Amino acid sequence: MMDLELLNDTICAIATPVGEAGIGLIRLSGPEALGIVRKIFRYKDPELPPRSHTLRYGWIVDPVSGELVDEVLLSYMSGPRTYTREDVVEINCHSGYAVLDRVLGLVMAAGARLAQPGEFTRRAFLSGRIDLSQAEAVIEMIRSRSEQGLLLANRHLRGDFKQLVEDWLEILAQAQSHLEALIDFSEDLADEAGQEPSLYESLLENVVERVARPLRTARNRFEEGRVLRDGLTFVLVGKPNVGKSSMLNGFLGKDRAIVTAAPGTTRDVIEDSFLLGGVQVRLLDTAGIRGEPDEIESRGIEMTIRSLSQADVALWLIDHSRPLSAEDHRVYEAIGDKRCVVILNKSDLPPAFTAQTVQERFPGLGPAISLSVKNPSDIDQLKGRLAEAFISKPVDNCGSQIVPNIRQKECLDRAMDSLLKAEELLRSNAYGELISFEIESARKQLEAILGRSHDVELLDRIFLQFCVGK
Ligand SMILES: Nc1nc2c(ncn2[C@@H]2O[C@H](COP(=O)(O)OP(=O)(O)OP(=O)(O)O)[C@@H](O)[C@H]2O)c(=O)[nH]1
Ligand SMILES: [Mg+2]
Repeated sequence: MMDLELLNDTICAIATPVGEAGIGLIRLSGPEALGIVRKIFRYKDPELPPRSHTLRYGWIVDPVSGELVDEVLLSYMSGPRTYTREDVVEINCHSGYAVLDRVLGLVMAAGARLAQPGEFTRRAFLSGRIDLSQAEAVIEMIRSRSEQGLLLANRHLRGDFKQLVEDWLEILAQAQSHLEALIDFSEDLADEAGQEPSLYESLLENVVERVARPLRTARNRFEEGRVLRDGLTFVLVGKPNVGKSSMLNGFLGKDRAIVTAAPGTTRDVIEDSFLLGGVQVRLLDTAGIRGEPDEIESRGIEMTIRSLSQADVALWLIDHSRPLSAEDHRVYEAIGDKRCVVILNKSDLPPAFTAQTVQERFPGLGPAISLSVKNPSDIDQLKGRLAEAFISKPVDNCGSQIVPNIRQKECLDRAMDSLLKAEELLRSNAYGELISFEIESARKQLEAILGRSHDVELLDRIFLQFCVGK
């Protein structure tokens, strides 16, 4: 791959999804952005000079044939008050594959290079307008599939994470400079380390209370963030005919799966999704697990087992109106130690056993919920309980919570390791050099979150997740 770090040529891309839509946007960034566009743009009022941060009306013209290609609005923004800090020009064309392709072709013929995925955002990062955690927030924002995920991404984009990490870095830098001073001083006196109990105490306070502790809190939000960002997967399991497909339909509020009175109706895995507490939930309906299935069914059961392994939570349905059987035990075994909610369905019919029996036969599971999936208000109640149990801490609008992504979490883990070592050393009055070394490694990890000591490979990995044009 080219070394994008060193390039300051002018790049271009189609910035909107290609297809039939109201408008399509072609974006250019770089020193020649305006110069290039002027070769193919005819202003309606040519006597007016181009002014930064304004829109102008005109036509894209093929400079070779003189043909009018599209009627457009042109926005010109001179750097550094732009997305990339370079000069940026955006051409608002009529959308449609042919038009956008044609205009992009003209822009390239006039001297712009087609951008790599994420290259606009990469330039924003390289020019220092945003740090790496903010660049990652742009991807998060684009990919966000739920309101909660969007809220998180917004917070990171605003720079909350950056601020937090910078605060920690500042405290650690101070701690380190105190230690360095002590090291110089004790060399003079040919002294042992740890002669400054009060200094070590205040270092402990700063390093542990003001950095290590909040750092751990942030790190532990990773799992929660994964749910908010990527959503959750629920799988409906149970023996045949217990009402799994009816429950899928109930959750979705539409007849998605076939429901019949005959056992063995569902044979494939049926998948759909709905929103729960602002989070996207993928719901899988599966073939019922039974003792002696025919061939098609046993394939379905294999798929059920596979779906179970993919899911975050199993919703286990038991028919409350029929006695428990060996098939229910097979389901229990298949669930294993997967997180599970037990649901006793068909509560409108007389029960064939007590909830107590379920607890005794199937130990290790939480209390069973009794309901009828045919009753919409039961479904609503169940949704509420699931949201409470699995999406317990919705991100609030005003808090300054941040939730790391996996890369950031790994940096936090490594910083945490070093800080724990530093803490131990401080408590055992070790040499200042040793402590300083650990603090230094923690700082390196925190700097990596912001992308201060970035390597090109890491940047490639991050920015190639973007679409072209962002
Ligand atoms: N009375 C009553 N019948 C229900 C209830 N829920 C489901 N049923 C009925 O039970 C039968 C089976 O329902 P399904 O939703 O197809 O069950 P399933 O678990 O998907 O069955 P398979 O796909 O065969 O494994 C149908 O006749 C439903 O109408 C309920 O709460 N009360
Ligand atoms: Mg079914």
